[in-house]
Amino acid sequence: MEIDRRTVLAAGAALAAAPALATTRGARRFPKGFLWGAATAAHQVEGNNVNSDCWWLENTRPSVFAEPSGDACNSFALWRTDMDLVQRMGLGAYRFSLEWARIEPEPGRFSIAMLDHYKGMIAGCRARGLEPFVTFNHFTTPRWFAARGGWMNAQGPELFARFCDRAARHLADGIGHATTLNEPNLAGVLGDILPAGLLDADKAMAEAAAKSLGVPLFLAGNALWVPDAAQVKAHLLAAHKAGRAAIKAVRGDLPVGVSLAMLDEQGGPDTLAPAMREKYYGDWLRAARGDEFVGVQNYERNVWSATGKLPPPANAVRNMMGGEVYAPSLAGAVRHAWDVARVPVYVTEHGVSATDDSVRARLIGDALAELHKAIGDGVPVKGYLHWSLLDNFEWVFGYKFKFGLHSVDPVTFKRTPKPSAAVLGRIARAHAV
Ligand code: IFM
Repeated sequence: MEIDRRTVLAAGAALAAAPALATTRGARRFPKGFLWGAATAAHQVEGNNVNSDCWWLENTRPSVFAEPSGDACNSFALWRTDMDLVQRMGLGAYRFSLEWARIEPEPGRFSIAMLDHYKGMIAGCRARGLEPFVTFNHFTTPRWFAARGGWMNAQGPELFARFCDRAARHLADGIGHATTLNEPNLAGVLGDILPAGLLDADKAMAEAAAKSLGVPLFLAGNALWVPDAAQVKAHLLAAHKAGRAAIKAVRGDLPVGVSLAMLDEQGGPDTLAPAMREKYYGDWLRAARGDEFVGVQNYERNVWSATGKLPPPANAVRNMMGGEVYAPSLAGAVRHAWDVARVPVYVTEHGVSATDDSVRARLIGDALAELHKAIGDGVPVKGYLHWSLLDNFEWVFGYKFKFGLHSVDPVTFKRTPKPSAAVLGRIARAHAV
């Protein structure tokens, strides 16, 4: 067949109009440099975090914790094994957190040994070709910080900045990306999503802890109940700003952001969706405008009518917590983050609590296909870090909910890959979905 000039020109025009990321074979390739990773957080995997607020509450009576964290996944000792798993999957990044309660177990007393521990982890990432994506604070604070009122304390931001400064001076050199706080936008709004009664029980636990320590208020970093939501939010916003400034003062070229819990709030202008977006994310996404990136952490969607939240469709696949598994929610949340913050986005968490791993395996591919479309539409998404590398301690719910790409034996701590780990690994290696 003869190909004339017009045909060649028409083919060229069609190619130019095609989504920038498509390839001739139809594979949806991700942009060059897109980062693939898996995530954990110190308290949820390390074990024996005895100086933390959470440890105290887990062992207080009454306690809302289904069980204490105990040894967790013993990752404080087994972090090399964890990083080997990430490397073996073919990923390029590991997100983990520094444990403030270990580094500053008493106010103003910093442990060089503990700072060295995290320095070893950062070097361990680098040695395996993994980018260390480091969260400076993933919910838990030192017990002494909570006993001073936690994020209700007006000095909280300054105390956090002091910790960030000290940690950054020891560690910033090797870090790839840093986030200050994890999901601070949840503080004070958890009553909207958690089972009724849990907040009251959380308050009773906080009161018991305050009594046992002889202080007026014991407020943990991930408290469900807070005495004054507006005050806690103001202090957390200030803590992000001050923590970021402290880190940047040490290493100006280090990209620093904040990770936000974001549901895909669906509904038109006549529904409650716009108001809910503003309530849950507005101030935080605007705060992120001054950052190098924003971290989006998505697990579900909310569908709003003019009067309230609609129930999931009858045939919806459910996660272990009863919520709907809905793959496009990740891209929806990411698009909203970009619309408001206008800074590059990293998915710093995404996943599902499921004992049936095929749910996770399917979700990963389906959600990434939608994320790829968002990138094609011009949303600058720079990476995807799955929550979680391991089945781990899911806060007040204990070890029941399984988010891991690997299961962990509670006695031997042996990690076993699930099929979903291979699914994510295949996508990461192909750099395409
Ligand atoms: O386990 C948590 C994590 O600590 C913060 N983001 C949500 C995860 C799953 O609930």
